[in-house]
Parts: sequence; structure tokens; C-alpha cells
Amino acid sequence: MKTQVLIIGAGPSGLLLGQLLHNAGIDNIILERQTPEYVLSRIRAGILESGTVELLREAGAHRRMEAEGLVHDGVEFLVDDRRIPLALKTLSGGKSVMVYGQTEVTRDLMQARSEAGAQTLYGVSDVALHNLKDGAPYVTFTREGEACRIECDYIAGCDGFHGVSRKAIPAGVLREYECVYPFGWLGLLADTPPVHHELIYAHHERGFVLCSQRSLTRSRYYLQVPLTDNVQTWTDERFWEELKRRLPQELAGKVVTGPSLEKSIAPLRSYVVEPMQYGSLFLVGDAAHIVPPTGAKGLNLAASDVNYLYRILCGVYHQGRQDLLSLYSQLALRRVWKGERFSWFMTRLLHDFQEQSAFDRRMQQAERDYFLGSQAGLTTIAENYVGLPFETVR
Ligand code: RFL
Ligand code: PHB
Repeated sequence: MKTQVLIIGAGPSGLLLGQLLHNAGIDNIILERQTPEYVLSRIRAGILESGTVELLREAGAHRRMEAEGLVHDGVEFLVDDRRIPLALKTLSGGKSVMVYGQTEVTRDLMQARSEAGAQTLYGVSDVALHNLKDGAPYVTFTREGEACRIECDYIAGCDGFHGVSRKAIPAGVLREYECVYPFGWLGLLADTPPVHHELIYAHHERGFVLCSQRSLTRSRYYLQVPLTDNVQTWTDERFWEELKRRLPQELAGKVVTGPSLEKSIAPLRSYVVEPMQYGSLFLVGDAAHIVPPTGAKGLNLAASDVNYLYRILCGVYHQGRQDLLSLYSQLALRRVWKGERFSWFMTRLLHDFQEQSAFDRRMQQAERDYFLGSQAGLTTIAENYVGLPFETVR
């Protein structure tokens, strides 16, 4: 088999890139280790920046999102017993975010791809990348017990943090940057109306809380928990009780409880690998970087990488601009580092760091007082939350 761009991974990065390239007349095949049902069972991000929404429109996977997604013009912070509204739209010059889950984005992209007749091979194993540096790259894998090989011009490594693409780059080429946080997020999804019409990010001495949602009838809550906690010890009842303890009475009284549809603990980390390209291989999304979810940036940074790689590949195939290829890593990384900074900042601002010194605790409090108490502070949070602009590829 042969294709122009071979994409590894059918998560949001791989599917979005594949759809954009297909619409631009650039042939691509996606290889995915899991089944489509498994990919759709993962409950992850819930907030789309306006730039991500634009890209989904450009990909033609926007109809359901526009009908069912909720446009949010603000979020709320809850710190030191004060409720602080953040008017995202007013402070960012007119931008909003869209509440529409990653599961739904993935479902829409899968459907668009199948309607377009583009090929995704699910359930493949033993994926290996070859000839990355010497031209004529190809990928080998096993499918239904048979050894297969696809030749291509370029490979997009969209296979997440645990994928094979990043590992295919020889030792010594990549530099890794990492920060691991001493806590995790326990998430619960339930078919109950959200406690508030906007998202609430709350700092509490018992730990951070996020009140999020997927729709007017489906809520998503997160609690900061020790990394040593086991999800099995968190019955639904215990979760709801702890959530209410961390909210002020007026909100706690409004929490509608119900059986969980999903409950899991995710560790928090910041991670970036540089460069994001090696020969014909381009790393995209979680394959190259991870953020703690506090800034709602994981999926949006993946879309940001897709934006740059897609425009570069259009330049290559439509205008013969091979020179653009070497720009990918630096363009993508400039925006990735800003997303990393914001996610790290939001995480440090709002979580309880038990082992921090008395001085650091006061500093954290002063940061909250400053950033959430001044117009300039709120403006910088709003500008980052709705998403910084993309640079033009030229
Ligand atoms: P994904 O979504 O991990 O998709 C990668 C795909 O590649 C496949 N794959 C392979 N395929 C073929 N061969 C191999 N050897 C392969 N190895 C892996 C995988 O099966 C998978 O289908 O990466 P992508 O597309 O870059 O998308 C990134 C986003 O998924 C990610 O940034 C966010 O979901 C991060 N994230 C969250 N972000 C938020 O903004 N808000 C959240 O609340 C939030 N919650 C989360 C998250 C990530 C989590 N992970 C990765 C553990 C919760 C969790 C649990
Ligand atoms: C979510 O709804 O899953 C979500 C929303 C905002 C975040 C993180 C997760 O910052």
C-alpha cells in the first residue's frame, strides 16, 4: 500500500489532521491500535477554544457541535470564599469557548471520515516506523494476523503520550522537559444538571475542585486527590459528599447528585519534547506534549499542532514549498510552550500543595489576590483561556 501522509493514531489529532488533508486533496491513511468503540469510550477534555472550533468547521465536522455545543462567554473562580466571575468574552475582545466533549468531537470526525470514504485501519499492532531520515519512509504493522507495509511521503505521529512515534526517534536527538505534580484529579461524569451555568474553578484548603459540564443535563466534576488514592475507595456517595464540602453552602445546596457514568483518577504532569520533528516524522498532540488539565489546553494544543502541520503540508503539496517543512517544530512549540505556561500557572494557582513552605503558601495566596483581583490579571487569564492566536505559516 502507498499514501501521501501516513497518520498513526485515530485520537482527535489524527482524525482532525486526516480530515483536513483529505478535504485538501492530500491522500492519507490512519492506523489505530484500538477499536473505534474503545476510542469513543475514553472520557477526556470538554472545552474547545475558538481556534479549535474554527478548525473543526474547516474540516467540515461542525454541524452537531454547532447544534449541541454550548457557547460559554465566562467562567467563575471561587477562592477564599469569594466568587469571582471572569468575563471571557468582554476581556478577550469577543472570543468565547465551546463546551463540547472530546468524545463527541471524535465521534463527529470519525463520521466525517467514513462519509468521505477515507481509510482508517483499526486494531493494528506492532506498528514500526522505518527510513525516517533517508527519504522513502514506510511503516510496518500487523493486521488480522498479517504483516503489512505502507509507503508514504510523510508520517504524522498522532499516537498520544504512550505511542510508538516519539520512541522511533533515536536517543540523543530529543530533549525532554518534565514537571510532575504531587496529586491527581478524580473525575466523575453524571447525568445530572450542572450546578452552575458556567464552569467553576475552586481553590479550597481540602483541595481544588472543578465543576464542569458536557451539556445542560450532563455534569463533569473533578476533585484534587492524593496520587496514592485508589478510585475503588471513592464511592459515588463519598465523591458527592467531598464535592459539597469543598463548595460554599449556596452552591453545595444546588448540587444534584446521581449515579456516576464514569469515574477515574488521572495524574497531572507537564511534559514537552523538542524538536517535534525528525526527518519525515512529525509529532502531533500528546505524542509531543502533555499539560495538566487545569487550563483546558490538552486537546486544544493538539489542534494547534494540527493547524500548523496541515497548513505546511498544503504548502508542500499545492505550491511545492518544501522549505516550510523545517518550520513545523518551531512554529508548533512556540504556541505549545505558552499553553504549557498557562496550564502550569493555573495548576499552581489553584491547587493545595501540602509540602510547600509557609512562604510559598503566602506567595500562592498573593498570586490569587493579584491575578483574580485586578483587571490586568483577569485579562491575561481570559486571553489565555479562550486561546492565543495562531501564527501565519509563510
Ligand atoms: P490521544 O487522544 O491519546 O490519541 C492517540 C491515539 O493513538 C492511538 N495509539 C496508537 N495507534 C497505533 N499504534 C500505536 N502504537 C498507538 N499508540 C497509541 C491511541 O489508541 C489513541 O487513539 O492523543 P491526541 O490525538 O494527541 O489527543 C490529545 C488529547 O486526547 C489530550 O490532550 C486530552 O484529552 C488531555 N486530557 C484532557 N485535556 C483537557 O483539555 N481536559 C481534560 O479534562 C482532559 N482529561 C486528558 C484527560 C488526557 C488523559 N490521558 C491521556 C490519560 C484525561 C486523561 C485520562
Ligand atoms: C472537562 O470538562 O473535562 C474539563 C473542563 C475544563 C478543564 C478541564 C477539564 O480545565
